[in-house]
Amino acid sequence: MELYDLELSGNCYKVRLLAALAGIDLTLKPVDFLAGDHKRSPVIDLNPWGELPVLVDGGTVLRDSQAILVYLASAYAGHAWWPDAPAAQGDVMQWLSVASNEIHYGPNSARLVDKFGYDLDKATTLQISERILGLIDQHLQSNEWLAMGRPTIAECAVYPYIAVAGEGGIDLTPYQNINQWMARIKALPGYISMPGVA
Ligand SMILES: N[C@@H](CCC(=O)N[C@@H](CS)C(=O)NCC(=O)O)C(=O)O
Repeated sequence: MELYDLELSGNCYKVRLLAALAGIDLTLKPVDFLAGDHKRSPVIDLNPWGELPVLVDGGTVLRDSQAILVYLASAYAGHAWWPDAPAAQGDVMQWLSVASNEIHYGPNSARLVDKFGYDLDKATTLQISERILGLIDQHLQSNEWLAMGRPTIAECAVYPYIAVAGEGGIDLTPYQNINQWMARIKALPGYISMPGVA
């Protein structure tokens, strides 16, 4: 199974993190992003969006980090990381949506501006970040984990761009519960980091 990968991408890190935590074997295929290889064959043939990550597992080809997390956890990790009960799936899914919405437009986009020079409205990214970090911190005040009372793919989806938020000029010091949650994630067996994680 191959992951078309970029080391500095939080979206790719979500997949690498689940694979490491759940003991799933992945062959990384590093893509030269600066050279634009994600817009050329073979990546563009696998994902017309021209985005990473892309997972290839035999005949299964998937784009989008959240979708890949669901697939990998379902196919290779039993129900530990992606539960099978409908209400539990809904619980986890709420957080996958947060990852592709508020976290994407907040901390991820703030980092795109500061680290990669993207032309986005930095003030808006910070406003979105403040709101979502506040909500997550509040949730974690009475919950050790985002969903199900245990680590799930919700952690793999939401943690990466919070962990590198400092690269977008976001100070996580005020978010005590988030800091404790990040420490719990770092202590999980098999945990791996990525460049920029505080
Ligand atoms: N929704 C996608 C977003 C993927 C994405 O935006 N990937 C970035 C790297 S982190 C990318 O490849 N961007 C290429 C581009 O925007 O041209 C996911 O969650 O995987």
